[in-house]
Amino acid sequence: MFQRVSEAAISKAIVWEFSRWFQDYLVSDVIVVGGGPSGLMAAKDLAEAGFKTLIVESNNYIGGGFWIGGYLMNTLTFRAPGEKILEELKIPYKEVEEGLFVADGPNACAKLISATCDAGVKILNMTKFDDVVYRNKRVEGVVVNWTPVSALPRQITCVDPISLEAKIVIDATGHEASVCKSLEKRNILKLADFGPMDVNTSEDLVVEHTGQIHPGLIVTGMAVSTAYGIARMGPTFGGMLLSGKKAASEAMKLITSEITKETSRIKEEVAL
Ligand code: 48F
Repeated sequence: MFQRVSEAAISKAIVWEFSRWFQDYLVSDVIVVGGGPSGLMAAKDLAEAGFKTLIVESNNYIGGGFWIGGYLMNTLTFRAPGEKILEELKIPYKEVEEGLFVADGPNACAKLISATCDAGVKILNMTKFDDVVYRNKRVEGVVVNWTPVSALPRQITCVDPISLEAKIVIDATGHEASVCKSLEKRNILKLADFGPMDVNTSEDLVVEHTGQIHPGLIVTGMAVSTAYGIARMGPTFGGMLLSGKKAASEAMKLITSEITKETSRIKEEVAL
């Protein structure tokens, strides 16, 4: 029934294709650290706009907290205007009271992942962010290693990480805010910590504060609440999707303004 191929041909196909695209993405326009709802949304919008975008995700599975609502129940909630993004992603939803919507976690998460991949985002799963590449007082990339390396005792895993470069890095690591914390431990950034639950203030503030927190670094999703001391919001996800969208548009503005500056610099040089 199936085409006959050798075992070695299968191994060669994996090594060939992975090395081909991985080499291409050693330098990207944007690296998104964390493949939860905010990171996926940001990456999808960036790739759709033509930006070369890579997601680095420490788990084998992508989606972060978007598979499950609260208390291991896989119904997600969204407050208006979050349902507009559900429509954009073709995720079915129901209104349970005015402005409060529910959707099925596995369906919503699978559709967001699928839209992200279709947009052209590349994903490095089982890859853990370890540190930033920091030059000229700005974040210019990430240092990563295979997730299993950090899970094993140090004496049997003395494996150096590798670096990936990008014009912009987005911290979408959720409450961990891992990328921001790598700057905090060098006293480059001062973070707050997220506050107790209050959905009505938290969701708006997370979107409001989404943006560049340090040159080259944008923060999105629940990492924003850790960075700025905003209340936690629990299992409601419209803010995550809107924050991801804002992170993408901020990254586009920053990259475009750098290109404009560089073009005028070259024009001035040529004119001299
Ligand atoms: O936690 P997560 O879903 O973050 P988010 O996009 O959304 C938060 C909501 O799920 C929910 C909430 C509000 O509705 O309270 O919690 O802000 O996804 C974060 C992703 O980052 C990955 C982690 O495995 C998850 O998939 N991650 C965390 N640390 C690292 C990482 C790291 N050091 N390297 C790579 N990935």
